[in-house]
Amino acid sequence: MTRAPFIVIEGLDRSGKTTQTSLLQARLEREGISTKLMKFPDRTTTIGQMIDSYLKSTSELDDHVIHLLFSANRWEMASTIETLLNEGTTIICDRYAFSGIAFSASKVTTTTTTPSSSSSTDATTVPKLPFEWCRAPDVGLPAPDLVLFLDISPEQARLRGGYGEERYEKEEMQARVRQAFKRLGDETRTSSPTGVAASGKQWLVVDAGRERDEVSAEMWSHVELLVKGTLTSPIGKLWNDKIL
Ligand code: DGP
Repeated sequence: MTRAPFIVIEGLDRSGKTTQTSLLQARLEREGISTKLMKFPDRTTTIGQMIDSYLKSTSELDDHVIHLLFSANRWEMASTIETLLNEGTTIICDRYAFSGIAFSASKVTTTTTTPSSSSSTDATTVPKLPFEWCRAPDVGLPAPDLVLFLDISPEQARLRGGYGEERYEKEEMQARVRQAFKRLGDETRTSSPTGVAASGKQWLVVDAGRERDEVSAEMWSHVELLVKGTLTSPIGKLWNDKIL
């Protein structure tokens, strides 16, 4: 039995992810490939509306609670993802569980101390949520066959459009998020030195600091291989190897 591939696009805020995801969808449609574009958070559901108001700072939620809501928002779509893939519809997904870990694990508490011998202050940051705690609720979600990570420095990202509209759009936060994404990418490559794991899972870094068309051409070169090939492996389960 064959099925369609599940392709996730990840990146920092302002990496051009949403534009590139739409360009990719348009290209797939021009090639006659049945495609569904998904986006997380999906702000249209009841859970998604709670996330939306949190991101716009019109509501406050405990860090654990919002993390679990983001995850629940993905689980709401898990069976639809599986059905579509098995029916032969390629899924292009703007953000997924990798954002879930990268953003939540990058929240920190900052404490400042002034050493008695000095007039300057020292700042110490401590993560609010452990990395593995952040991973746990997303274990078992449908695993993507390919993750394209659009990489851009937080400085370049800020120059593009300016941060400030939503909760996480601050340069120090984005720098930590980038490190967390790097850790997730390295982990995927370590579990499979060729970058391709048993489930077909693959993480590729795309330099998103270049011109729009250069980025989309590179993305297409990776996606084309997958969509024009034949996938016979069953849909993987994300991070099932992490369950003790
Ligand atoms: P976007 O709609 O792609 O601009 O994403 C909204 C913001 O939410 C963005 O700053 C990234 C962040 N985000 C996306 N998914 C998650 C998640 O699962 N957990 C957390 N904490 N943040 C997320």
